[in-house]
Amino acid sequence: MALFDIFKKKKAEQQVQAATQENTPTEEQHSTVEVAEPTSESSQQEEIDEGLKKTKEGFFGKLARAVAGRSRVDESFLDDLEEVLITSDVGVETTVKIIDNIQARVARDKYMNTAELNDILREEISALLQECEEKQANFGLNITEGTPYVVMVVGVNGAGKTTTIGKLAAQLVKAGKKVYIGAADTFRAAAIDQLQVWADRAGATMIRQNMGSDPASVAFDTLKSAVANNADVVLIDTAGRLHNKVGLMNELAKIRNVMGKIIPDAPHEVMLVLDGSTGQNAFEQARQFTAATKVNSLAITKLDGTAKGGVVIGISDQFGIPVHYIGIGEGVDQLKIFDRREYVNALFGNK
Ligand SMILES: Nc1nc2c(ncn2[C@@H]2O[C@H](COP(=O)(O)OP(=O)(O)OP(=O)(O)O)[C@@H](O)[C@H]2O)c(=O)[nH]1
Ligand SMILES: [Mg+2]
Repeated sequence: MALFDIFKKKKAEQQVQAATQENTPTEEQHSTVEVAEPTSESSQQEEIDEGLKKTKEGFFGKLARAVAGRSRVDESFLDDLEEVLITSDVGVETTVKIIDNIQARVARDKYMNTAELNDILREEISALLQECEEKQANFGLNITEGTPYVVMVVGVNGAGKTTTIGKLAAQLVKAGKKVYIGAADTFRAAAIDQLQVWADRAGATMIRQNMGSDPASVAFDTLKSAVANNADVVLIDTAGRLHNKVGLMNELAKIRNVMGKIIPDAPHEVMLVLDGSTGQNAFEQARQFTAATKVNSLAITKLDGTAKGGVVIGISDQFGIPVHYIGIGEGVDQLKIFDRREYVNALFGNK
């Protein structure tokens, strides 16, 4: 690893640490928690473009250097393309898949010029992205009348769970839904207070107990209360778990089981929140969490300010789990329903 890379890695680690320590939003941060006006399709694309700007620049900067001075796609070019994809955090398995597919096309069509490559890459990447089918209605949640739709949110420290819940709650309340939030991260008092701020701003009801109480008991209370009050959605926050701690993972199972006692098919969604700016680390977290609990949706945060947005492609493909939301900033309206058309548009330009 080059010295520069080591420096970069260290800096990224420090940033993650700082983000984890600053979990209580300051007054200034609170003022950004406001409900945004609905965005039109074009401004939505502009926001996604802006959020993924660094990823696009990183990816195409490397691609341009690989293409420079070449006119056709041949074996040596494919080697370079492979490197571009891997260093753009697409992940090895997915990169190999993309390269194999392009290789097969080159073999079939005999001659492929580099100018055609953009369109081909765009098609290949689009085909690998999984997305949730539910779209704009109810901010992307498959809510049915009569039973609260329960989302349990999991992920390591600092990934963006609480923030994502806050943003989701605000959007859902804006869509006219009654939202209950369960503060099942009982490890730190600050975590409960941070969530309370988001819940209050969003206009959601939060169910809490004291710090140190049993997270499963908080989840139980939240569902009971949500059912009694005809809530539409329940969002359960959980503590950031180190993915190598078996005990903590078992606790997730306990929270799940207890919820099933009140609403038999709850949780309807187990959403794994991954910090996109951690690149390969996010793959490792996805591996650990999917092995420990049944994850059926992903939220990938902090794609703004990172060139590592290629993780969306690899994680979505490798784990076969749809990306439900992406986070492109700290503001309440900067959580977006993932749309693969918008994502590839942001990388390759509108089509
Ligand atoms: N730039 C940016 N920052 C984000 C995004 N999502 C979350 N953050 C920030 O990331 C930091 C950590 O977010 P939290 O929501 O507290 O993370 P958490 O997973 O709940 O962390 P623990 O409670 O420690 O497990 C906060 O400073 C957030 O403002 C995003 O999409 N973009
Ligand atoms: Mg939290």
